[in-house]
Amino acid sequence: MSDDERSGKSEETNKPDEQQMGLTRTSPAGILAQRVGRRIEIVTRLLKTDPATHWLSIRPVNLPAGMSRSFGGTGCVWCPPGQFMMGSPTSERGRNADEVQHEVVLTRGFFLAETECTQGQWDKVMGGNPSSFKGSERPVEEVSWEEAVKYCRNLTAKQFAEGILPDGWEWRLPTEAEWEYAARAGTTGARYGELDTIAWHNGNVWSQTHPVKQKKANAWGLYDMIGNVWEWCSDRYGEYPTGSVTDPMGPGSGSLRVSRGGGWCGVWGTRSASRSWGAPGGRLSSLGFRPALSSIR
Ligand SMILES: [Ca+2]
Repeated sequence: MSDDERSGKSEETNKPDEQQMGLTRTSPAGILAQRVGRRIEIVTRLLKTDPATHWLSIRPVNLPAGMSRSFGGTGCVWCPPGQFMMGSPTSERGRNADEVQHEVVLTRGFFLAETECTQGQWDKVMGGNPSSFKGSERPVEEVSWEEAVKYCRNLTAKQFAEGILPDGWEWRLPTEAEWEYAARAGTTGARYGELDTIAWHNGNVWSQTHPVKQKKANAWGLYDMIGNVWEWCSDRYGEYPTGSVTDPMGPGSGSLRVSRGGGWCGVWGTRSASRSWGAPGGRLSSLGFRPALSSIR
């Protein structure tokens, strides 16, 4: 008889390690070990995937303004639900008649890209580069409203397939009200800062676009909302309402689409309230866009 046989250990040496340690599947210690192992497995899986995806799945409704997140290389800031005065007071210098002030209530928060869509971002989703002024960090321009909408749809499909976006979230153009609400970031003046410190316009740039994120951001961390390129919004162009409105999406009919913020080609549009418009198939070297990300309405 061997020493092991004499000591009664021969059967124990053939059992799995956890049984040797007294951790049978039904023992309290064994159950605890399984639970701990399961939690380690879950945490490991979460750490291997994009945390922004899991964060989106909790539906962020009460987050602070300006909280930043990146989704597949598109940096964004959170714009929470809120209320603001859209349009400009009659005393604002350079004001146009279509900027009638009215209260807007936005009941749903959304992410807005911190920069205009760059040529590099466009190329990864659409392939190619239609811009007049080349540079991967410059805003894409010479894109129509229709092409900007297609970019948003393609980006949604791409990031959903990659597991970056959960079901129920989509990239889209911001509404005109969302754009102005985000541009103001709580400010009520003509601009969210001194013009030359926040914007590329024809007084400080030689007839061309400039790489994004070079000028000072607004209070929520959004760059070049004013200046560089005008930005397509989802709305049709039309007269504003005169009373308070909730979650406005623009007129239900009309052939022109809105763009906002002014660009390198002029100073006149470089205000938070200024509006421009164009045919949805039109393209300009001073016109681009920035996408918004939200849960599907
Ligand atoms: Ca801009």
